[in-house]
Amino acid sequence: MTFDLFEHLEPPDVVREEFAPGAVILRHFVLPQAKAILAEVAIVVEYSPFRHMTTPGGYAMSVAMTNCGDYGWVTDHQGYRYSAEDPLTGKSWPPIAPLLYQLAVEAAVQGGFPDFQPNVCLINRYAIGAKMSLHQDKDEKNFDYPIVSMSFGLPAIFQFGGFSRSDSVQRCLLTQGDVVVWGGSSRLAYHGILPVKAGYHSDTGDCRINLTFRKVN
Ligand code: MD3
Ligand code: FE
Repeated sequence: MTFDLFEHLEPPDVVREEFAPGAVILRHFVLPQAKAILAEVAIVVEYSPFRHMTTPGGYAMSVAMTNCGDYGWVTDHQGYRYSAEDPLTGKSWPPIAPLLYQLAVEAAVQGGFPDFQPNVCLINRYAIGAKMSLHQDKDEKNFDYPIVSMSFGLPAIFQFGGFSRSDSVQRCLLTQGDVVVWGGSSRLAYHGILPVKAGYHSDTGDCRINLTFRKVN
């Protein structure tokens, strides 16, 4: 399968913003494919349902999660890690669909990372009021690889800080079809999502969906 088979946007329909050193926002990059991507998410969720995982400290996360790929990000009382087995089903995670993989790779190329071959896609579902507190993504082996994120459904305010939690943050709104490539010195920056505001989106209903593509080992 080649990317040419897909409808895709080019400038000026894709708006490229250098958000921070190493962080490139590609606004609307996957807008034409949004419904098809959400249909792939629905297939993953039939096999490995969304679930609210427990932090090592014993709190249920407000964000519901699942994964596809060779591994999945999980948390429980034992800690955060990538696991080849879905603890809910006892089976492997479903594969990353070719459409998702191809678009993540293409975004990484656009962001300056031609050698990104993700093996995990973490899928986050935010109901109204769900949030993700400031954190760093440090469970992957090699931080030279970027993380590619894709947002769908309800908009959310993303917070992006520095290398310590108390550093000041900048905020930006992520909406349906926005892709961000987080590489270089942005890779280990603190980031989070403010509580999602009430609303309705025709493709997702009352939630926000975020996909993050990662190379974890
Ligand atoms: C900046 N997800 O899953 S995506 C996460 O919208 C996560 O669900 C948020 O943070 C969400 O870990 C934010 C944007 C994002 C993802 C990974 C990053 C920004 C990042 C890693 C490093 C720096
Ligand atoms: Fe994160």
